[in-house]
Amino acid sequence: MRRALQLAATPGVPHGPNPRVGCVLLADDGTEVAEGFHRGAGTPHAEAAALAEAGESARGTTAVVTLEPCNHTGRTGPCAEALIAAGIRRVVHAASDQSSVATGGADRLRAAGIEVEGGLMADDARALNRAWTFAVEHGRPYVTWKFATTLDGRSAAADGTSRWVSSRAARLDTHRLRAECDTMLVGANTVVVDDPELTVRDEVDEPVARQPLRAVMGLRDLPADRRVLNDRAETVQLRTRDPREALELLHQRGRQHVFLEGGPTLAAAFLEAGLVDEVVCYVAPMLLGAGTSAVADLGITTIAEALRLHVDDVHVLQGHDGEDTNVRLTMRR
Ligand code: AOF
Ligand code: ZN
Repeated sequence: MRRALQLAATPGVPHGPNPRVGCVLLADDGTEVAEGFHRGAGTPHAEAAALAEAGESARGTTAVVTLEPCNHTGRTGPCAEALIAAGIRRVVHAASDQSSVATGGADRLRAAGIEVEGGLMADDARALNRAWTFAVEHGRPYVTWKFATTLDGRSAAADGTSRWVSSRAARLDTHRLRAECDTMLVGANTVVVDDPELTVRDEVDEPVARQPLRAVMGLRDLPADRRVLNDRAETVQLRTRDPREALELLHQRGRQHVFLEGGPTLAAAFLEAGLVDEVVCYVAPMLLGAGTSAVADLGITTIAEALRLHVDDVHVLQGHDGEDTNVRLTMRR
């Protein structure tokens, strides 16, 4: 399963709309007969890739898969059927597939007399496809709120200037994270005032396979000269100020991972609605003492009501050539 997870996480495999999946076929003595992984929507599933590599030698083997084999004919045929037809003896999978289209693979396999065992290293498999799993289970996209702040929690100085709080290394790192999401979300005010482009740019070493959708929420009309309206990526306007409604509209478009980069007001609205699942914060070694708070009033007046997060990761972005060193904190609810 460790090998199958490694295969699933092969660099270059796109994040979404499909989960990343790996598969290894094992002979009775534990030796590997074949392996495969899913390379993104429209390509063969991991099991199909492994079966193709194995050919006739698939018969009697154990299939180790990071996700419960699917039971549907989508862009490709059902993996459960393919495993049965290939004469697989036993299937061991990690996470189960709760998606309405594909679910039921384990039952289908058992009905055909194949021994099925699920749950092995399931936490790792779920973490690998965190946004996909979340979207399937909660019926809305996973939301990562990203912001940059000074040491005293300011995102802009008193006169409104905010360039450059975070270092070049931190900005580059942000582009890498943007590339892992399928949707960038900001408020219409941010578009009017800051005019961001909201694309993944050249700072990222590898060519960008697919630009995230740019979503702008709010009732305000956007001036035609704004950068989000250029043709470097697709843009949609969500005519609502309600975070829940905005996520519902994005869910209807099959979006699974929203990267929230709006200002303090939009961040507060999502936090108050309980709709921030992950927080990525870049801290710069800088003090302002006054200015815009990174997040607007949450209506909290006493410490017992503080919105508490768990720190998942701390990463130091070392400064070079006179640039600041920044710290990236990744936190979850
Ligand atoms: C598997 N093995 O390698 C993957 C699975 O319509 P499709 O072909 O794009 O199928 C997408 C769905 O199939 C996806 O939402 C998920 O439920 C499942 N993905 N299943 O058995 C795989 N990638
Ligand atoms: Zn499949």
